[in-house]
Order: sequence, then C-alpha cells, then structure tokens
Amino acid sequence: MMTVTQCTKTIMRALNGETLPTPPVWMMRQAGRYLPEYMATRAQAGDFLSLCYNPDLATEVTLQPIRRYGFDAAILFADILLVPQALGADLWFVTGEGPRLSTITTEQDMGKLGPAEDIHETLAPIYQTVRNLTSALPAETTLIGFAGAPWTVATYMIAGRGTPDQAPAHALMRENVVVFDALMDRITKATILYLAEQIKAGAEVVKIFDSWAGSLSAQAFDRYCIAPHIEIVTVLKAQFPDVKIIGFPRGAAGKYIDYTVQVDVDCVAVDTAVSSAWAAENLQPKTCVQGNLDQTLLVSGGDKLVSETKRVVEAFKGGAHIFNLGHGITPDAPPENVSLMLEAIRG
Ligand code: 1CP
Repeated sequence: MMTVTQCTKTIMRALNGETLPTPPVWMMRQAGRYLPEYMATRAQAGDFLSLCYNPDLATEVTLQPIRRYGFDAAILFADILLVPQALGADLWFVTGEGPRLSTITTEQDMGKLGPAEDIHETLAPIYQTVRNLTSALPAETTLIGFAGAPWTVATYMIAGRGTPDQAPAHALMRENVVVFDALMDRITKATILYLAEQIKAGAEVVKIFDSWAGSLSAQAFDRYCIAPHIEIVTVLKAQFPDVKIIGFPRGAAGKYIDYTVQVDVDCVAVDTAVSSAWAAENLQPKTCVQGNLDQTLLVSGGDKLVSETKRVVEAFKGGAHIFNLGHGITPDAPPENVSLMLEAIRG
C-alpha cells in the first residue's frame, strides 16, 4: 500500500497549488521597527547594516515574529541593497531618512563595480544566517530567501537613494541605454548567484521584490521587469527544480496578467492597487496568489481591520492563496493589531 506523506508546511502546500481551508500567512517586513524586540536587537548590533551582517543577531530578528505570532513563513533578515554593496558600491543608511549609495551613471562608474561572481565574500554572513535558520525554525515554518529585482535595485544604484518616481533611472534608460543595460545585466547575474547560494544554504522559497515595477511604461515593463524575471526564474529552476519562487512586480496593475502568464513563478504577490476580487479572477486560476491586505489597516486597527482581513480571505478562498499585506508593515503599526489580523484569518 502506498503511504502519502503530506507536507506539514502550509506555505509549501499553497505554493504547490493546493486550496487550503485557512490560508497560510506571513507579512512583508514582519521583522522590523514596529517590534520592540527588533529595536532592542538592532541597538545591540549598533546599526542596521551591522545587524544584517551579523548571522547570530540576524537569525534572532528573523525568529522574533515567528515566536510572537507563529507565522507560517520566516523571511531571511537582510536587505535588497546588500547586492549593490557586494558589487562594490558604497552603501550607508542615514537614520530617519533611508539608504544612500554611490551612484552609477557612466561607463566609468560601471568600471568601479566588480564582477557578479565576486559577491559571495561580502554576502557570506547572509548565507550563514540562512544555514542557522534551517535548524532554528519550527518544522512547520517555511524559510523564504529573497533579492531585489534588477530594475528596483538599479533605481537605487543610479539615484544613490530611494526616489518617489525613479526619475534618475528612467533618465539613464533614455540617455545612456548602453550603461543602463550593462548595469541591469550585472545585477541580474549577481541576483541569480545570490539566490542560488541562499537556496544551497537552505532557503525553500525565494521572493523577487520588484518594488518599483509600477513606474515602468508598458514597453519598459516587458524589457526590464518581465525579461529579467524570466531569466532569473529559468536559471534557478533549471539548477534547483524543487525551489518555489514568488514574484512581486509591485504596482504592475493590468500588467500583472502578462507577468503571471510569462514568468514561471509559483506565486504572484499583489499590492493593494488591484482588488482582491480582480486578482482572484484574473491571476489565481493561473497561479497561487499572495496578498493583499492594505498595510495601513494595521496602523488603524479595529473593526475595519477585521472586516477587511475577512474580505481578503473570502475573495481568495477558491484557489491557492498565501495571506499577506499589499506592502510592508510600517513602524507605526501597534503589534497587537497583527494579533487581531491573525485571529480574523485563523479564527
Ligand atoms: O531602521 C531600520 O532598522 C531599517 C529598516 C529596514 C528593515 C527592517 C530596512 C531599510 N530594510 C529592512 C529589512 C528588509 N528589507 C527585509 C527583511 C525583513 C522582513 O521583511 O521582515 C526585506 C525583505 C527588505 C526588502 C527591501 N529593502 C525592499 C523591497 C521590499 C519593499 O519594502 O518594497 C526595499 C525597497 C528595500 C530598501 C530599503 N531598505 C530599508 C529601507 C528603509 C528601504 C526603502 C528605502 C526607500 O526607498 O526609501
């Protein structure tokens, strides 16, 4: 008689296309500034980057939201901007403002970056954090690794900081497409190598964050979002047939359909600019959908948080679904509102 061993990891089941009675749940930025225990560990590390590169403390902050809430997945604690740093860009964080990087806008600047193959020395502590987590996590918790998508990472490398409209990156795309394409190509190669090492270290799922995909025109979206995502997914799946991949082309709007059809991801993460009903109708028949509670509800809380959480669960109940927010939880969200959201999902 054959015995069927069912995977206890609900996130993996959803990523395999299973419709579950209660959706598994995790939150973008679940380890972060809204948690007092995170602030304490960050203070112990000294600053944000020292925290990212300290495997013991990065493991600790990754585990904090799992201990407090029992999320179904843990996401590696790191940042998308470590890849530019590993390529040779200067990176620092200005407290209260955000990241700053040396800028890449000319062929000469490109010459200062190292080859993609050289990123591992800088990123070795991140791989150690992944290895730590494989033994530290509860058996039912899935470990998610991640990287920024080439376009999103390029927007920071070109501007040297976060920008509301990614104007410097759009300008370089128009004014010097040779340098722009060379940068995109370098980041794409580095991203593949970085994610491959995370998978070898024990990440079961990897997520590609294209946080600024929404500012690409339709044509640019095909070339600079869809095409590099296809390259990353194709190479990783050839090398690691069992790995699951979540794509997050944030702000893609109607282009979410093209993305889902063309990129062989196991799950597409949706933001709040598309309705849950639209995503359920147009994306969920093709793949698992992750999302998409409005993260600002975790700041305001109350009955509206509960009713909206239930509405999202209801909208996606006909197919594979991982409950998440449309974007990251913000530092001003009271931690007890997360418990309220979880009660509304799990009953
Ligand atoms: O002050 C602090 O302690 C730093 C705040 C912080 C944190 C907690 C930053 C700076 N990064 C992170 C961790 C982080 N970043 C994680 C792992 C933790 C988790 O999710 O629980 C992940 C997955 C990211 C990814 C990330 N970093 C993205 C993509 C997702 C998104 O939010 O759209 C982006 C765009 C970044 C860049 C970045 N890092 C940090 C900030 C403040 C920013 C945004 C900068 C800007 O554009 O203004």
